[in-house]
Amino acid sequence: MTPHLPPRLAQHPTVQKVIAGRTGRSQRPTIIDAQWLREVCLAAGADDVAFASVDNPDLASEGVYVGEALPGTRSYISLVVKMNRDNVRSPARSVANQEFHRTGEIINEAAHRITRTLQDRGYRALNPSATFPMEMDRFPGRVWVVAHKPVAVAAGLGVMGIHRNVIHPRFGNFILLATILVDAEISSYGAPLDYSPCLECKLCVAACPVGAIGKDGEFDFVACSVHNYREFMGGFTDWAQTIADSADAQDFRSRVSDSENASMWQSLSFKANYKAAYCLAVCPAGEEVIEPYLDDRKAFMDTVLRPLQNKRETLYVLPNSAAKVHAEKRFPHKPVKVVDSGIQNRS
Ligand code: B12
Ligand code: SF4
Repeated sequence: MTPHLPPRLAQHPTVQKVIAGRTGRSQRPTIIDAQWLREVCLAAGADDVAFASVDNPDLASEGVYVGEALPGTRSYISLVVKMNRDNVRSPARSVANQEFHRTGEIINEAAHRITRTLQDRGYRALNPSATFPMEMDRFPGRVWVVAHKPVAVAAGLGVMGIHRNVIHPRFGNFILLATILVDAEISSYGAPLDYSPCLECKLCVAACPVGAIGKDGEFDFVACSVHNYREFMGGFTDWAQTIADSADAQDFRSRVSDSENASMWQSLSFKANYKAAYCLAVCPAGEEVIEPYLDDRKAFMDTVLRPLQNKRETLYVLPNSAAKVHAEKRFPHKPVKVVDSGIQNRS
C-alpha cells in the first residue's frame, strides 16, 4: 500500500521506481523464521547461534542501551565463534593475542554479513563491535553497547563458569561472542541450559596470576583489568602519566623497561596485548575439550597449567591490593610491579 505523498516526492524517479517494484521492507515477513536465520548465521561463519527476545526478563538491564543503539530493537541474535585452543593456551603472548584478535575479526565479519542480509530483506539491524572499539566517552563507566555474555546465556548457548566466562557445552570457553540487534521478532527463542558445563575444578583460580577469580565465583575485575589490560585504557594512561612525571629520559628509562615500552608500541601498532587470559586457557570444560583432562589430569596440568604458572613475567597490581599479596605469595618468581589504575577518582 502506497501512502499519500506530496506531488514533488511522488514524481521523484527514486520514489517512482520503488513504488513500481516494491521489494525489501514492504516484502519482509513480520516474524523472522528462526531456521532460515540460523542457516544464514552458520553460512556467514558463526559456529553456533541462538536468539533471545528484548522482552526476556533476564535481559532487562540491556534494554535501555540497545534501545539507544537501535531504537525499536525486538530481538537479539547471539553468535559464537570458536577459538583455536592451543593458541589461547600458549605462554607466548603473541600467539594467544593473535588468536583473540583473529577470532574477533572473524566474528565481526560474520555479524556484518548477517546484518547485511537482514538489511537487504528490509529489516533494521545493527552489529555492535564484538570486543573493541567500545564507547570510550563513557569510560570508566559501561563502555560496551551490549553485554554479549548475558544474551548468550539467556539464548541457551552456554553458562558462565566460576571464571565468569561463558562455557559452551561443546566448545567449552574457547569462544568469542557477538550480538546482533534486529527490529523484528524471531519465530523461536532459546532457553537457558538446564546445567552448567563448569566442572568447578578451580584450575582457573590456580592459573590467574593476580588472584582475580575467587574459589566461590566472586570476580575481582579491577585486579584483572590492572594486569591483563596493562596496555589498554587505564593502563595506557598510567604509562603516559609516567612519561609526564619523569624528570628526563634517564629517569623515564629507570621507571619503564625497554621491553615494556616496546610492548606498548606493539599494542598501539598491532592491537592491544592481553597480558594473561590464563583462566580461559586452562579450562577443561566442554565436550570437545575435556578428554585430555579425563584421560590424565596430571598430564593436563603439566602441559597446560604449569607452563603458564611457571612463566617469568611482570605482574601489574595496585598498591595495597589483594592482587599484590596474592601475586607475591603464589608467584614469587614473577616480578611484581605496583602501578596506578590510570583512572581518576577511583572511590
Ligand atoms: C567489561 C569486560 C571485561 C572486563 C570485566 C569482565 C567481566 N567479568 O565483566 C575485563 C577487563 C576484566 C575483561 C576481561 C576479560 N575478558 Co572481557 N569483556 C568485557 C565486556 C566488554 C563486557 C562484559 C560484561 O558483560 N559485563 C557485565 C556483566 C555481564 O558481567 P559479569 O561478569 O556478570 O559482572 C561483572 C562486571 O559487571 C564487573 N563490573 C561491575 N561494574 C563494572 C564496571 C566496569 C567499568 C567494568 C569494566 C566492570 C564492572 O563486575 C561484575 C562481577 O564480576 C565483554 C564484551 C561485551 N560487549 O559483552 C567482554 C567479554 C566478556 N570478555 C571476554 C574475554 C575473552 C575476556 C578476557 C579473557 C580477555 C583476554 N583475552 O584476556 C578476560 C577474562 C576475564 C574474566 N575472567 O572475566 C569475552 C568472553 C567470552 C566468553 N567465553 O564468555 C567477551 C564476551 C568478549 C567477546 N566478544 O567474546 N572483560
Ligand atoms: S577452569 Fe574449572 S572451575 Fe574454572 S570455569 Fe573452567 S571448569 Fe569451571
